[in-house]
Amino acid sequence: MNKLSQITMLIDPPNQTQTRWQYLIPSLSCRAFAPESQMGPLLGLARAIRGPVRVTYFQTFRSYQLDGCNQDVQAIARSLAKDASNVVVMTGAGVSTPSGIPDFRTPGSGIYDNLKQYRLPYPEAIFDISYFRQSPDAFNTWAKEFFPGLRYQPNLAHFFIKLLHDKGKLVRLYTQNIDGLEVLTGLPHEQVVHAHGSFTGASCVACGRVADLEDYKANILLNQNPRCSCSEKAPIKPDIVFFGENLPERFQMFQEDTAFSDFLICMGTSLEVYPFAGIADAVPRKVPRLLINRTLVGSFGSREEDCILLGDLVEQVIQLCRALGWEQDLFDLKNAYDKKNKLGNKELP
Ligand code: CNA
Repeated sequence: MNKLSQITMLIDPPNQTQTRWQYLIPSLSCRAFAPESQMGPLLGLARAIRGPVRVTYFQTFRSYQLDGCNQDVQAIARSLAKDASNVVVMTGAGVSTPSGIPDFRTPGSGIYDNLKQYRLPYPEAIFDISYFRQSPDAFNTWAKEFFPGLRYQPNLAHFFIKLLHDKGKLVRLYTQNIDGLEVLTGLPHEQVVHAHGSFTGASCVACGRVADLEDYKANILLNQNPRCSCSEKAPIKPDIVFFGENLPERFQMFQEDTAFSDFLICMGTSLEVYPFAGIADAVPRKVPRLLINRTLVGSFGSREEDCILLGDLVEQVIQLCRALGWEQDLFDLKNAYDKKNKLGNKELP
């Protein structure tokens, strides 16, 4: 059993004025919230319970204001068109909600609000390695529904990223998503970093033996929990990064990519999972950062050059593309994909 407890800092979404720390102790299926002032004693407690503690994701947070941020889509488009040729994009589950895949935190449809279906002790347990070792059912149920390439199609937000690539502006897409929808748009693999891994392989969580991907997939689709034939009969897990696991080496490219970037776009993420969320803060302060999301997240609003388009992602992307003069290109990309895959065409609104 993994002796390390993992401590993850998350923000309490309803009250972003106060920094609160969430302690995940996966092997005990336990989590605790505490204000910053109580962090020391809680760390001590976690250590006492589980021995050594590894603090994996760690950052202080303040809430920032929209006032003073550039929210003018025309001005944002001008800056993107004129000054940006090395754009770093970072995405989260919100980019795929318009495709029908639930995120964690959207009220009503998010996994947070549907714990009963997955019978989870806490929402992150679905992607938690310790929990998965003991109880793979919840993740496997999710995987059956959302296995890449089966039921769900990329939406206009994904095609916007492909368009940035086609226009020669995209340096790299860093995504937390494991649904593979961004790759279905035709974005070259080298342009994408799947920071939390992907379904391109699978292996045993105990002995590490690589499993046959087709067998793995067939078992998942038949509601069977794939297990290894090793002595532990441990569950087989796809090559996605669970809480408590290291990110792929390619993730480190963000340091160089952000250092030489001249624009950052962050879409559909609550920026609560580290180290991924740190990409937003890694770009130099003079680099404009554009957040397209339903809510204000992370440190957006704290820098002079920050730009914010709040609201529905697809609507905001269409507006931005219209302001850029790219709207027809965006729909052409989507329609060409739909035609190839025999789906209904999308009309310009
Ligand atoms: P999250 O914490 O659920 O945040 C999603 C964010 O997107 C929230 O701020 C929402 O307000 C916003 N959002 C959702 N839908 C829209 C929309 N239509 N328009 C505008 N904003 C919207 O998800 P994160 O990605 O930040 O959390 C990180 C976890 C979730 C990662 O480790 C993922 O692997 C994991 N996850 C991935 C998927 C997927 O691959 N599609 C699905 C569910 C969870």
